[in-house]
Amino acid sequence: MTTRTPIKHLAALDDGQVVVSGWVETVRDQKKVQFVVLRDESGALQLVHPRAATEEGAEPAADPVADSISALTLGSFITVTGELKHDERVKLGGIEVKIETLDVVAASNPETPIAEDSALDKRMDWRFLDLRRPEANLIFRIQTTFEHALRTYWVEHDFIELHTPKLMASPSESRAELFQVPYFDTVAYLSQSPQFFKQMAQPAGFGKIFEVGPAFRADPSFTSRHATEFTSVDSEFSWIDSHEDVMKLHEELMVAGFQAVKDKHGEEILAAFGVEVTVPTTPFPRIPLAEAKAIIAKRGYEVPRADDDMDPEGERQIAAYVKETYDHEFVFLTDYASSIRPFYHMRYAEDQTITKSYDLIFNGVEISTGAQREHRIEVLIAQAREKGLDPEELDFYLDFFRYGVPPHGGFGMGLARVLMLLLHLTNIRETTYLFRGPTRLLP
Ligand code: AMO
Repeated sequence: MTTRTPIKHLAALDDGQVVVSGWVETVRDQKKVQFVVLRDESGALQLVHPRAATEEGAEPAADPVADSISALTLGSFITVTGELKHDERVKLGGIEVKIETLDVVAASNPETPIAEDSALDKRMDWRFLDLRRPEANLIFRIQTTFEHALRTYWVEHDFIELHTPKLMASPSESRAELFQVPYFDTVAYLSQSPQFFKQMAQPAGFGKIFEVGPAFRADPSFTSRHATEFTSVDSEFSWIDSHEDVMKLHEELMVAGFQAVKDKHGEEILAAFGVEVTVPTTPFPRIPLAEAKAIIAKRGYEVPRADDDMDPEGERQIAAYVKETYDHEFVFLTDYASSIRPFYHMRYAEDQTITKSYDLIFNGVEISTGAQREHRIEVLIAQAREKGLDPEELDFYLDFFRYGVPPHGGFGMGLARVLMLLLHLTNIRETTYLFRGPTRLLP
């Protein structure tokens, strides 16, 4: 292996010989001097090659490096050895490398299929080229930092990491949005959520668990925030008194994640996206859904739904209210109506029409759902029946509650949505490595 130096480490080196590798971003092929901008995963660097001088009227001197540069196609991966020189006149970081040898390791086709202004869908067709943009690279470094911070929090608080199966014998959320796959002599369903199996860890005596893994929804919609496969960030833990305990964990996790992102990438995010990362203060505002609806009604927005749910515009409206009133980017909407929540949500003892549940809204969009779970088997069966579910089909799940189970709760959160809203982007396609939608299975 060549001992290449990542570009971002060059500035700290003294002038002298270096090896750099990356892809060709631009070439300026001038008469006297040639410039190449080389990019790798860490940054961009100016390479320079003064052409060999030719005496007036004489044959041009042989200059194989110049010939290689003239023949370079944009996007080709190359390795260069040369002299590093600090020179503050160089706009790109105040350094340049004078080329001694240039090796084209893998040439690119001359025509690049996408340009900076290509439509989103076209960029998705050529995602591996689209991802060469430094902002795209940054998104996934931010994701790494965010996930790492959450995981560190969980590990330090004695949570166990699980990987629950994604092939299931029954739906994990509802019959809607369900992918069915042939499975030997029967059919299987792709997991819509680790819901049942993260709950199973409670009667298993695990106490506190988390999972970051794929979830599948056969959602035919083409919104900017729905995918048919997404990464779900889940946690579930025992011995809670109510969903308040779940919200407490949730907000502490968000603070840990945002603090780490701000510390490590705050300046880059400001430069690339024009966004100042705000580490949220705790407690996040909490507003019962009915109250939230009254607040936005006063602002002139009536949620146009027949059921008791909120709609995306309502979420934006309440987020705007929270921003104005509390200067906060997050809000927990709590106490959703039982009629619109899954059978496994616990209801208030004193009012069966509302659940001990919440949605977390960030910059106007739902990023998460959480709740205390119903752990009393008779109540759970009654609630399943009320929702039109067949308790026999759910028997494997109901068994979890027949041999002792502590009160518990948890949440599920869409990772790509968090990143999208954090960076003020308008589409989760930008913050998903490879997006999957109703008409996208490639690449
Ligand atoms: P819910 O169905 O609300 O709850 O999903 C939780 C979070 O997952 C994300 N999400 C999606 N992201 C992208 N594309 C989709 N199609 C999609 N669907 C959902 C959202 C959403 O807030 N089992 C419960 C969670 C729990 O109670 O623990 C559940 O799945 O960010």
